[in-house]
Amino acid sequence: MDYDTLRCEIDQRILTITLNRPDKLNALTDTMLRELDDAFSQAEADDAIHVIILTGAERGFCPGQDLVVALAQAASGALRYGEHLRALYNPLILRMRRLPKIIIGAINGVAAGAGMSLALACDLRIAAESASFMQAFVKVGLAPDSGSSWLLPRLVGPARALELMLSGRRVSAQEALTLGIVNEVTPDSDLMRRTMELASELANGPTITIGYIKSAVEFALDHALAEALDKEAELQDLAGQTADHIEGVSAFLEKRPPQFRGK
Ligand code: LHQ
Repeated sequence: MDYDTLRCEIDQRILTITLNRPDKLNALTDTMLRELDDAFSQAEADDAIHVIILTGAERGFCPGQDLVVALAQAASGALRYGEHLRALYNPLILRMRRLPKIIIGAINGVAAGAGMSLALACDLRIAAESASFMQAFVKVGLAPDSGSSWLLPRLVGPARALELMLSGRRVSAQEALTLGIVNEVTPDSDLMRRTMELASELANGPTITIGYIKSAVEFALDHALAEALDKEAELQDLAGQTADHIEGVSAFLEKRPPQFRGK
């Protein structure tokens, strides 16, 4: 995985993708969006990758679409925002939500606009103490896009989501924890150690079933109880046929820690 705007490293079945345009706080360009989609697609296909971490280089996580590039493209008539979203952002967000592996956002700095959407599209978020979140769209006269209008209300409820979207104000990591936007907050210097620790626990878990857990929650969020019960039965059928299920039960009966293999 060799990219212009991303750094990718694989260590012990964990892929770390680092958004890498630090001079612009890692603002999103067409190239970066295509490369991100490609990196997630390769991670999905590669059985040796169990967990993915998404983070930003240096002091920013991601401040959203590169506004300089977008304005120049729009002024020259080369860019209609709707087309741009449909072509590049929407497939990426759907890929992240459908990917049967856990994506942990290691939020190292400011996540604004579509950069906040990217953070919200991760399954779990650990934020550094100095990180922050902004629904910045309104500040530049735009409405939330790239999944924010769907993802944020589900995390914080519609009234709080609207308040954040209407004000565009900057939310600290501590407030994000209280609101339920992030799972935990760490000292800045401990962010990657703690994220790797969590990723490692997940990478050594029953990873096929972990994919089913992700998809069960995703499914339940926009289906009725009867349909969610049916989905649970379908997924449990599949989980029940994994070698990791047999190993988990054997380990329990033999009073030893399980050795899951992701099979
Ligand atoms: C940036 C950006 C940026 C370019 C910082 N672009 N350079 C829209 C259109 C089309 C379709 C798709 O979807 C979207 C949705 C969007 O994502 S719209 C973008 C929404 N985001 C924003 O409006 C955030 C704009 N950025 C900011 O408000 C600030 O930069 C924040 C609050 C994020 C950080 O502030 P500071 O820590 O004070 O850093 P800074 O402003 O000094 O930024 C550092 C550099 O990064 C600076 O460049 P320079 O060359 O002057 O050093 C900024 O211009 C650049 N930068 N965000 N989105």
